[in-house]
Amino acid sequence: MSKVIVPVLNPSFDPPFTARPDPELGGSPVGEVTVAEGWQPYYDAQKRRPEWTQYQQYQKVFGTFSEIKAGVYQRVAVGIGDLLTLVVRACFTSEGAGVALRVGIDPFGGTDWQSDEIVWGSWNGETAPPGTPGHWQGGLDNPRSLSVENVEPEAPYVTLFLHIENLYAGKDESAFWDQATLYREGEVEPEPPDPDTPWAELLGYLSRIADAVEDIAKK
Ligand SMILES: [Ca+2]
Repeated sequence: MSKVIVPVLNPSFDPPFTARPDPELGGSPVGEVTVAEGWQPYYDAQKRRPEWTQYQQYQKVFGTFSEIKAGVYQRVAVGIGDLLTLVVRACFTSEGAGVALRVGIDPFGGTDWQSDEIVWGSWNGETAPPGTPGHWQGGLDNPRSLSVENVEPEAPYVTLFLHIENLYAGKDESAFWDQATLYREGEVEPEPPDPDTPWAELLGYLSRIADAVEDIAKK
Protein backbone atom coordinates (compact mmCIF):
# COMPACT_ATOMS: atom_id res chain seq x y z
CA MET A 1 0.00 0.00 0.00
CA SER A 2 1.15 3.52 -0.64
CA LYS A 3 -0.26 7.02 -0.56
CA VAL A 4 -1.97 8.37 -3.67
CA ILE A 5 -2.98 12.03 -3.90
CA VAL A 6 -6.73 12.74 -4.19
CA PRO A 7 -7.44 15.89 -6.25
CA VAL A 8 -8.54 18.90 -4.21
CA LEU A 9 -9.61 22.19 -5.83
CA ASN A 10 -7.01 24.89 -5.34
CA PRO A 11 -5.09 23.00 -2.62
CA SER A 12 -2.52 25.81 -2.20
CA PHE A 13 -4.99 28.69 -1.86
CA ASP A 14 -3.78 30.41 -5.00
CA PRO A 15 -5.54 33.51 -6.35
CA PRO A 16 -8.16 34.39 -7.37
CA PHE A 17 -9.71 35.15 -4.00
CA THR A 18 -13.31 36.29 -4.27
CA ALA A 19 -15.71 38.16 -1.96
CA ARG A 20 -18.54 35.97 -0.63
CA PRO A 21 -21.83 36.55 1.15
CA ASP A 22 -21.79 36.21 4.93
CA PRO A 23 -22.04 32.41 5.29
CA GLU A 24 -24.63 32.76 8.08
CA LEU A 25 -26.67 35.73 6.86
CA GLY A 26 -26.38 35.42 3.07
CA GLY A 27 -26.95 38.54 0.99
CA SER A 28 -24.44 40.33 -1.18
CA PRO A 29 -20.72 39.46 -1.20
CA VAL A 30 -18.74 41.40 1.41
CA GLY A 31 -15.07 42.32 1.34
CA GLU A 32 -14.49 40.92 4.84
CA VAL A 33 -15.31 37.46 3.49
CA THR A 34 -12.70 37.03 0.76
CA VAL A 35 -11.92 33.38 0.12
CA ALA A 36 -9.76 31.44 -2.32
CA GLU A 37 -11.61 29.80 -5.16
CA GLY A 38 -12.62 26.23 -4.37
CA TRP A 39 -13.11 26.89 -0.64
CA GLN A 40 -16.09 28.00 1.44
CA PRO A 41 -16.10 30.07 4.65
CA TYR A 42 -17.90 29.15 7.88
CA TYR A 43 -18.12 30.53 11.40
CA ASP A 44 -19.97 30.21 14.66
CA ALA A 45 -22.96 32.58 14.49
CA GLN A 46 -22.97 32.80 18.32
CA LYS A 47 -19.73 34.74 18.02
CA ARG A 48 -18.62 37.73 16.02
CA ARG A 49 -17.99 37.16 12.35
CA PRO A 50 -14.25 36.88 11.69
CA GLU A 51 -12.64 37.99 8.43
CA TRP A 52 -11.21 36.03 5.53
CA THR A 53 -8.57 37.47 3.25
CA GLN A 54 -5.54 36.65 1.15
CA TYR A 55 -2.26 37.19 2.96
CA GLN A 56 0.97 36.36 1.09
CA GLN A 57 0.64 32.69 0.06
CA TYR A 58 -2.08 32.05 2.63
CA GLN A 59 -5.78 32.03 3.20
CA LYS A 60 -5.99 34.10 6.37
CA VAL A 61 -8.92 33.71 8.78
CA PHE A 62 -8.79 36.16 11.65
CA GLY A 63 -10.44 38.21 14.34
CA THR A 64 -9.44 41.20 16.47
CA PHE A 65 -10.50 41.48 20.10
CA SER A 66 -13.00 38.69 19.58
CA GLU A 67 -13.52 35.02 20.25
CA ILE A 68 -13.90 33.15 16.99
CA LYS A 69 -14.74 29.64 15.82
CA ALA A 70 -14.28 29.63 12.08
CA GLY A 71 -12.57 28.26 9.04
CA VAL A 72 -12.89 27.12 5.48
CA TYR A 73 -14.20 23.89 4.03
CA GLN A 74 -14.32 22.03 0.72
CA ARG A 75 -16.29 19.00 -0.48
CA VAL A 76 -14.16 16.51 -2.38
CA ALA A 77 -15.20 13.54 -4.52
CA VAL A 78 -13.71 10.29 -3.21
CA GLY A 79 -14.11 6.55 -3.65
CA ILE A 80 -16.02 4.54 -1.06
CA GLY A 81 -13.54 2.34 0.78
CA ASP A 82 -10.63 4.73 0.35
CA LEU A 83 -8.74 5.36 3.55
CA LEU A 84 -8.07 9.11 3.70
CA THR A 85 -5.41 11.26 5.33
CA LEU A 86 -5.49 15.06 5.23
CA VAL A 87 -2.31 17.07 5.81
CA VAL A 88 -2.45 20.87 5.85
CA ARG A 89 0.40 23.34 6.16
CA ALA A 90 -0.61 26.11 8.53
CA CYS A 91 0.50 28.71 11.01
CA PHE A 92 -1.15 31.20 13.33
CA THR A 93 -0.46 34.46 15.11
CA SER A 94 -1.88 35.49 18.45
CA GLU A 95 -1.68 38.36 20.88
CA GLY A 96 -3.14 37.12 24.11
CA ALA A 97 -5.77 35.10 22.27
CA GLY A 98 -5.12 31.44 23.19
CA VAL A 99 -5.31 30.19 19.62
CA ALA A 100 -5.55 26.54 18.54
CA LEU A 101 -6.01 24.98 15.10
CA ARG A 102 -7.16 21.58 13.87
CA VAL A 103 -8.25 19.95 10.63
CA GLY A 104 -11.04 17.45 10.10
CA ILE A 105 -12.87 15.31 7.56
CA ASP A 106 -16.63 14.74 7.46
CA PRO A 107 -16.90 11.23 5.98
CA PHE A 108 -20.53 11.93 4.97
CA GLY A 109 -19.65 15.03 2.93
CA GLY A 110 -21.76 17.36 5.07
CA THR A 111 -21.18 21.09 5.28
CA ASP A 112 -22.03 21.61 8.98
CA TRP A 113 -18.79 22.30 10.83
CA GLN A 114 -20.51 21.40 14.13
CA SER A 115 -21.53 17.92 12.97
CA ASP A 116 -20.66 15.05 15.33
CA GLU A 117 -19.75 13.01 12.25
CA ILE A 118 -16.58 15.03 11.59
CA VAL A 119 -13.37 13.20 12.44
CA TRP A 120 -10.98 15.82 13.80
CA GLY A 121 -7.21 15.67 14.09
CA SER A 122 -5.66 16.81 17.34
CA TRP A 123 -5.57 20.45 18.42
CA ASN A 124 -2.32 22.29 17.89
CA GLY A 125 -1.70 25.66 19.45
CA GLU A 126 -1.04 27.80 22.47
CA THR A 127 -3.69 26.13 24.57
CA ALA A 128 -2.16 22.64 24.37
CA PRO A 129 -0.19 22.02 27.58
CA PRO A 130 3.56 22.74 27.30
CA GLY A 131 5.51 19.54 26.72
CA THR A 132 2.68 17.86 24.78
CA PRO A 133 2.93 17.27 21.00
CA GLY A 134 0.16 19.77 20.32
CA HIS A 135 1.91 22.66 22.06
CA TRP A 136 2.81 25.27 19.48
CA GLN A 137 3.67 28.94 19.88
CA GLY A 138 2.83 29.73 16.26
CA GLY A 139 4.28 32.63 14.30
CA LEU A 140 4.52 33.05 10.54
CA ASP A 141 8.08 31.70 10.67
CA ASN A 142 6.96 28.61 12.58
CA PRO A 143 4.49 26.67 10.39
CA ARG A 144 3.26 23.16 11.11
CA SER A 145 1.64 20.32 9.22
CA LEU A 146 -1.71 19.53 10.81
CA SER A 147 -3.31 16.21 9.98
CA VAL A 148 -6.16 13.80 10.47
CA GLU A 149 -5.55 10.20 9.47
CA ASN A 150 -7.32 7.04 8.33
CA VAL A 151 -10.81 8.39 7.72
CA GLU A 152 -13.09 6.09 5.76
CA PRO A 153 -15.66 7.83 3.50
CA GLU A 154 -19.33 6.98 4.06
CA ALA A 155 -20.46 8.79 0.89
CA PRO A 156 -19.13 9.69 -2.59
CA TYR A 157 -18.00 13.03 -1.10
CA VAL A 158 -16.13 13.98 2.05
CA THR A 159 -15.67 17.48 3.41
CA LEU A 160 -12.38 18.94 4.56
CA PHE A 161 -12.52 21.43 7.45
CA LEU A 162 -9.66 23.79 8.41
CA HIS A 163 -10.57 25.24 11.78
CA ILE A 164 -9.42 27.94 14.22
CA GLU A 165 -10.69 28.68 17.73
CA ASN A 166 -9.41 30.98 20.45
CA LEU A 167 -10.07 31.25 24.17
CA TYR A 168 -9.63 34.95 24.80
CA ALA A 169 -10.57 38.09 22.89
CA GLY A 170 -6.95 39.07 22.35
CA LYS A 171 -5.67 41.79 20.06
CA ASP A 172 -4.93 39.25 17.30
CA GLU A 173 -6.27 35.78 16.57
CA SER A 174 -5.26 34.66 13.07
CA ALA A 175 -4.97 31.37 11.19
CA PHE A 176 -2.97 31.08 7.97
CA TRP A 177 -3.77 28.11 5.72
CA ASP A 178 -1.49 27.06 2.90
CA GLN A 179 -1.07 23.64 1.26
CA ALA A 180 -3.87 21.10 1.80
CA THR A 181 -3.04 17.59 0.64
CA LEU A 182 -5.52 14.71 0.70
CA TYR A 183 -4.12 11.20 0.35
CA ARG A 184 -5.72 7.81 0.02
CA GLU A 185 -4.09 4.50 0.68
CA GLY A 186 -3.81 2.70 -2.62
CA GLU A 187 -2.04 -0.04 -4.48
CA VAL A 188 0.86 1.17 -6.58
CA GLU A 189 0.59 0.17 -10.21
CA PRO A 190 3.30 -2.47 -10.63
CA GLU A 191 6.06 -1.64 -13.10
CA PRO A 192 5.69 -3.83 -16.18
CA PRO A 193 8.40 -6.52 -16.09
CA ASP A 194 11.39 -5.92 -18.37
CA PRO A 195 10.66 -8.07 -21.39
CA ASP A 196 13.51 -9.79 -23.17
CA THR A 197 13.85 -7.24 -25.92
CA PRO A 198 15.41 -8.00 -29.28
CA TRP A 199 17.92 -5.33 -28.30
CA ALA A 200 19.06 -7.35 -25.30
CA GLU A 201 19.55 -10.39 -27.53
CA LEU A 202 21.43 -8.35 -30.12
CA LEU A 203 23.69 -6.74 -27.49
CA GLY A 204 24.47 -10.18 -26.08
CA TYR A 205 25.34 -11.42 -29.55
CA LEU A 206 27.60 -8.39 -30.27
CA SER A 207 29.27 -8.85 -26.90
CA ARG A 208 30.07 -12.49 -27.73
CA ILE A 209 31.51 -11.45 -31.12
CA ALA A 210 33.65 -8.80 -29.40
CA ASP A 211 34.96 -11.39 -26.94
CA ALA A 212 35.75 -13.76 -29.82
CA VAL A 213 37.59 -11.03 -31.76
CA GLU A 214 39.56 -10.18 -28.63
CA ASP A 215 40.49 -13.85 -28.15
CA ILE A 216 41.67 -14.08 -31.77
CA ALA A 217 43.69 -10.87 -31.40
CA LYS A 218 45.46 -12.29 -28.34
CA LYS A 219 46.61 -15.33 -30.25
CA1 LIG B 1 -0.47 29.03 -0.88
